Amino acid sequence: MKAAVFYEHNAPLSVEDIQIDAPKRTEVLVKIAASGVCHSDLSVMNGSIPFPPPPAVLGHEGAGVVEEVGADVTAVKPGDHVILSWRPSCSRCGYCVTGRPQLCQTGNLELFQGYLPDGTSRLHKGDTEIRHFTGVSSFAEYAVVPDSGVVKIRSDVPFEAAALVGCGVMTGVGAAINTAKVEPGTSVVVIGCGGVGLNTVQGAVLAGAEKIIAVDLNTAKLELATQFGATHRVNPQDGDPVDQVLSLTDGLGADYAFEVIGRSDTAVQAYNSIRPGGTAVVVGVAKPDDMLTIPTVSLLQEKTLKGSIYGSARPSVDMPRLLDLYVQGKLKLDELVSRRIGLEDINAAFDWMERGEVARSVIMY
Ligand code: PAD
Ligand code: ZN
Repeated sequence: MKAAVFYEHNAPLSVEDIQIDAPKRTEVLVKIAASGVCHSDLSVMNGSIPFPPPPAVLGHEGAGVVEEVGADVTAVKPGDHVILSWRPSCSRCGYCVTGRPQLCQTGNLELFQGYLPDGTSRLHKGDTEIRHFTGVSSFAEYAVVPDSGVVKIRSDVPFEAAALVGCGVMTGVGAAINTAKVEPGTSVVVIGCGGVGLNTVQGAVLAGAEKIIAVDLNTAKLELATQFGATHRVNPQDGDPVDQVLSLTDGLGADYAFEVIGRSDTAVQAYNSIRPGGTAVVVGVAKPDDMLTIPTVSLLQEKTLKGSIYGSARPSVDMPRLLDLYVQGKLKLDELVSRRIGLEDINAAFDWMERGEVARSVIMY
């Protein structure tokens, strides 16, 4: 099959033929139909997100059709349309049974090592083993994934829309609705309005926020954020972004702020943008050595600073719901797709992302 292989940091991916093995008993072979290109893929390529030595096939925002299932798989069958989840979970541990599968630790070590939960890979080129990424690896025509990493979906939605739900939409909308539980009539700040942040904006709209302040250095992204429901725009190039937010929120700050870039300075901006009793949520993935500093005493204002992984997703519940909202016209997915490309154009997609030209590029297989 064709795949875009990550061989070296800070170098283009190589589109070439590799081999994929059959699924084991609890695994599923999926024919990928669409894959979004997320900033987290770029962060692995440039070393900002640590990953074991390549080669590996990246891509974690995919959707497709089940081709083959292992002997013990009951959740899906060949022909089912699925979204791939990059947080497979065990459904038995304390986190899973209390509704927080995004924190399930089962198979985590293996996934971080670039393997499937059983600690092995199904990808290789001749004798050379190739690592998986988050148990998804959607920058390839096919993927073998754990059965807890597929979510069966309705078959009447376009694959590119479904693929985006697999990371950016779930992460962004979920941060607002699941993690922060934004309440109707409140004020929300979203710092960073790219493929994920735009979804936090529309998550805040769905939750009924009254004031949604979009913060981005890129005026085109601020324009998009307005289309997604932001009521105010702040460009840090026009002055200190926190001062601008405070002047839009009675001098006190917003009820909620989201950092959706992956930097400590903007995470501190998010924290400083909330009012006493407010909640700041870090969604962006910062480098491991990027530390943030806040005045300890400010926490006595009952401010909350927390993180959000995968929008605190319960994939099998939340992803079909998001697609239902899309079909009802309440969730914008088509508008997120800036460019549809072939796998061979994948390196251009990272250039466009770095230049801020796209919300999302989507590879169509
Ligand atoms: P993106 O590149 O599409 O968007 C980033 C946006 O931030 C762009 O619009 C930039 O213009 C803007 N920006 C950059 N620097 C600044 C700044 N200093 N001030 C204001 N705006 C700025 O990325 P994305 O939306 O695909 O991903 C965003 C982050 O979310 C990234 O760190 C990614 O790794 C992370 C992520 N987290 C999870 C999770 O589970 N927490 C999941 C998926 C992605
Ligand atoms: Zn992602």
